[in-house]
Amino acid sequence: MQELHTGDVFAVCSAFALHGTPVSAEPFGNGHINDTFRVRTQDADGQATEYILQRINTSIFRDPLAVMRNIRAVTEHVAQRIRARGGDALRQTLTVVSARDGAPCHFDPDGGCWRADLMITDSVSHDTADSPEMFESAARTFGEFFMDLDDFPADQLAETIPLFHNTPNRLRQFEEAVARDAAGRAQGVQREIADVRAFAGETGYLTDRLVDGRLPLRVTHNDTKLNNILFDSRTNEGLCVIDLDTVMPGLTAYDFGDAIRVGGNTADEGDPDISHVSISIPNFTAFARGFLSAVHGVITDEETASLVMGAKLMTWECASRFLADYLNGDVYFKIHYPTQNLDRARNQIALVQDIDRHQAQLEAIIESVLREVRGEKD
Ligand code: ADP
Ligand code: GN1
Ligand code: MG
Repeated sequence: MQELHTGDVFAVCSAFALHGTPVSAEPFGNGHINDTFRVRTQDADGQATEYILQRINTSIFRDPLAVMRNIRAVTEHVAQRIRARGGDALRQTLTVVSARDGAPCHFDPDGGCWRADLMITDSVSHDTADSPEMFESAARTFGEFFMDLDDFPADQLAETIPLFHNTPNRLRQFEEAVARDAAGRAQGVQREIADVRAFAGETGYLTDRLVDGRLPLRVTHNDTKLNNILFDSRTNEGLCVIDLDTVMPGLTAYDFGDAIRVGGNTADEGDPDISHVSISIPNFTAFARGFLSAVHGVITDEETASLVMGAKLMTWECASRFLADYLNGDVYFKIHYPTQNLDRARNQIALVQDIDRHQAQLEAIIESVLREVRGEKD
């Protein structure tokens, strides 16, 4: 993908029904996938409006129109639910701004696919959880989003990335990357390869239970890392779930697990010093409390029992994906320095190992929090 300049972004803006004329455009946020810009416009009266413009990564999302159809359907559904409980749908969910021709996205002359959303102002995203209270608030927001989609017809959603959280398939892709060794890096990371392989025997835990019907397929977000939620900068409470590219049928354990993978880590996912990495018991407990208080009325006992394995497998999955991408020559995740994917993989390996060490304790916490949110606590 070619590098983008302000002028290119301004040119793209003209394809959308924005209010006013663009006056500034700057790269925004810390996403690993899309190219994100904050655009400010001004109308004839000098009134400013802010938008988020994103070039969708079409080498990852092969069918961007299907992604946008999913997002439109999901945001309209969630907005209805928010309005029904008296909330502010313009702040609590994304609002897609159509292209002038009415399409949900715009193709530039180079084939790039762009979308525009209203910028949710007075909000902030965080890469790490500063406190258990903040992470509990994030959990309630993710839990509410999950509940808002509880009655969404899953068969209306396209699978935007096939087999996204299928961990046996992730293991196969990892082994292919090792065997191909496209960037000639495998020799230098034998230790990490062995660390990823150490969990191979557990990768079927969730998919086996999905196949035999013990775990139900639901509509899930599938990318619940902390910076995919906006917090209200005035109240510091969780406000809006964003980055809806991967909303599709999935398992509750994926959303719980991926959130723990990030906000339950005592280090930033990108921290190269793995001595900082461990599972934070206070953050894990806080997330469990916030999430289960929102969803305990609908999820089954088998789902509750799968949450810790979700945290373990989502962390393992990212370890395998980061290491595979390093072996493939950094073709998937955005990097800012040459060994960044290796550092990310080492970080996630350290975390999955620590989750593994604490598995029984984490499972006991889930049991205890469940009793608490059901009002059964002594
Ligand atoms: P990626 O798929 O690359 O992670 P995201 O959709 O998560 O892209 O956007 C990247 C970042 O941009 C987010 O983490 C958030 O900080 C910011 N962001 C995205 N959409 C909005 C929005 N509508 N309002 C405010 N900030 C946003
Ligand atoms: C990507 O898009 P972003 O940065 O929120 C990735 C997730 C990974 C995550 C790791 C579509 O999330 O699956 O868990 O990076 N998104 C996609 O940080 O692959
Ligand atoms: Mg994101």
